[in-house]
Amino acid sequence: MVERREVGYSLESAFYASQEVYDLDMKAIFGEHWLFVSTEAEIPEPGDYVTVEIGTQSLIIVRDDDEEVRALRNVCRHRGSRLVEDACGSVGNLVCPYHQWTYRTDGSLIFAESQSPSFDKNQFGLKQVHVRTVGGLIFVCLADEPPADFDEVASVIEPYLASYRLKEAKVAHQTDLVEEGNWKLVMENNRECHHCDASHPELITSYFPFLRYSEEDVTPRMQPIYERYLAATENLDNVCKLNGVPRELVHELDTRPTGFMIMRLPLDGDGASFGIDGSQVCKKLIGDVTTPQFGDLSLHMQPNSWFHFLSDHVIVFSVLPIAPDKSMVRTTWLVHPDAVEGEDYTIEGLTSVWKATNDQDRALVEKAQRGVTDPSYVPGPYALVEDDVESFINWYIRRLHDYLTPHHEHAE
Ligand code: 3BY
Ligand code: FES
Ligand code: FE
Repeated sequence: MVERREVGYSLESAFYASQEVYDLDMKAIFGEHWLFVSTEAEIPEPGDYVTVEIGTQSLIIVRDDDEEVRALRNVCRHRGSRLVEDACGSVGNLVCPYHQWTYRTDGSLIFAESQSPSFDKNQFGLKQVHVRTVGGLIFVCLADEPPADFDEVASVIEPYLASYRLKEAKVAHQTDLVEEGNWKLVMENNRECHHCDASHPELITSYFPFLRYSEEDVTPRMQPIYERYLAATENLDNVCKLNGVPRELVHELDTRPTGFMIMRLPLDGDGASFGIDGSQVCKKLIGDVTTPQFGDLSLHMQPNSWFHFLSDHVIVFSVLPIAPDKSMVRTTWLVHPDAVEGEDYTIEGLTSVWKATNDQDRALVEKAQRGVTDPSYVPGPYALVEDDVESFINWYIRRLHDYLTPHHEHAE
């Protein structure tokens, strides 16, 4: 299936439905690559943690007593019990509920009752996985040897993210949306705006639906919107120059193991944020941002995330597979640490457009899942404006190809 995949066409059905491909995805993609899982703002204090489920693997992302972010396996080293069940919380130490083995937040074992005198606690710390933070975003990699290009990617992205000071931000809201669709359909849907005009009435009052469009792709109906887009682009150029922030598009979605794209987009209407007609949704601007008209810094990362950085808030999205036909989209809204709910923002005002957008996307993904599992489905051709979908699939197919080639050594 990997070898016969036709460039420019959607994948054949089994990629979206079979347990075998899902299991392979969990190994070759989710087991090998850097995954976006959380933000530093979710665990501001020592002992704060969130749990993340990646297929059957559970991690505790915790800030240890030295304020370092750790990613610990949520598996007791005594007889394997899950340590922590809650989605988030705060602990002094991690105490196993089964026989009370006790670990520090750095994973080291400090208490185990009734072991033989020769028992060496140092040999039984919690297993750790690779973890990296970039501008307040937390990434983990389950592989023994993570892709080596992450540092390079981080150094490109970091200057774009600096203004937002996400590390100090406040989490205003988070939603977990379960979608009845394969994780790749969720990602494919995110990688194009071909569906935006017809499906996202609230979003397109601020978001120009021209992702990967060139002039020829603009329909007569969209011409006036395109004119506004061109004017807004020029304004944003000036704002970026004045504020000395990076403006260039970096498009490396399928040219490296840690594929990504970062770009700054102008917004329609007021040009400030994702409120209706581009209006601000939080009175207090985030980080060091000096003007509401700061555009939308948009970051797409393979395999499982996308991000929008606005002048007044940041929204981050991570996709975690649950089953071949089921995925979770976790969305987190962040604001300035001093922004006060009820005064500077309301949850409804901050989140309503993207809650609607996520739900519209969920419905599209679920329709696609039902269609691609119909026996009559055959792969169809991507539109020109869907070339980031092609990039995602191209990246995915190459990863599977590399993983499956005989000389590739990997742990079972
Ligand atoms: O969130 C995004 O970045 C994608 C891209 C365009 C449509 N969708 C909203
Ligand atoms: Fe954790 Fe026994 S399984 S203490
Ligand atoms: Fe969408």
